Amino acid sequence: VRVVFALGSNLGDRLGHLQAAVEALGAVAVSPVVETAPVGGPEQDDYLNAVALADLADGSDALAVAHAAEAARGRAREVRWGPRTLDVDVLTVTTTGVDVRSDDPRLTLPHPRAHERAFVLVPWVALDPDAVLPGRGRAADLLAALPPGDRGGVRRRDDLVLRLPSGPP
Ligand code: A4P
Ligand code: MG
Repeated sequence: VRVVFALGSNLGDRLGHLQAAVEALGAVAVSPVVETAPVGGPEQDDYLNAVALADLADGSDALAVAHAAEAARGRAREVRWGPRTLDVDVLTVTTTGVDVRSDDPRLTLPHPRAHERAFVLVPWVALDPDAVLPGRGRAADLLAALPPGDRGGVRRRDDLVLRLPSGPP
C-alpha cells in the first residue's frame, strides 16, 4: 500500500521535526523542502513543508502512523490550523494501483484540501511530476490553476535537505 504524506512544521526545530517524520514514516522518497506563508488560522510563523512517500502493510494504518509521528515530536492540538511542531496529513492511499476513497471525517481520502494548497502541491510535483490527486486531476495542473498569489507564498529551500532513513544493513 503506497501512502503519500504531507509534512508541515512551524514551531521549534522545523527541519528536525520534518526529518523525524521522514524516519518515523519509513519514507521511501521525499520531496525538496519548501518554506511557506501560513494559510488560515491565527497569525503565525512561516512553515517548512514537504511530501513523503511510504509503503505500509495496511492502508488503514496510515492515520495512526501519521499521529504517532506527530506525537513523537510533541504535537499539541490547541487551535485548528494553529502553529504546530509537526503536522502529518495523509494525501492519498493507493492499494495495488487503486486509489482509496473515504468520506470518514477521521480519515478523508484523498485529503479534502490538498488540491487548493500550494504548500502541498509544489513539493509533491517536485517529487513526482506525474502525481495525480484522485478525483481532482494532475497535481501539476491543479498547481497551475491556483491564483499566482498562492504559489508566490511558497519558496524552495534547497539548502535544507531531508534524508531518507537508511535501509537494512
Ligand atoms: N483527518 C481527516 N482526514 C485526514 C487526512 N487525510 N489526513 C482528521 C490527516 N488527518 C485527517 O487534524 C484534524 C483532524 O483531521 C484529525 O482528527 C484527523 O483525524 P489535526 O492534524 O488534528 O488538526 P489540523 O492539522 O489543525 O487540522 P486540519 O484540518 O488537518 O488542518 P490542515 O488542513 O492540515 O491545515 N499553512 C502552511 N503554509 N503550511 C501548512 O502545513 N497547515 C495547516 C493545517 C494550515 N495552514 C498551513 C499548513
Ligand atoms: Mg493535520
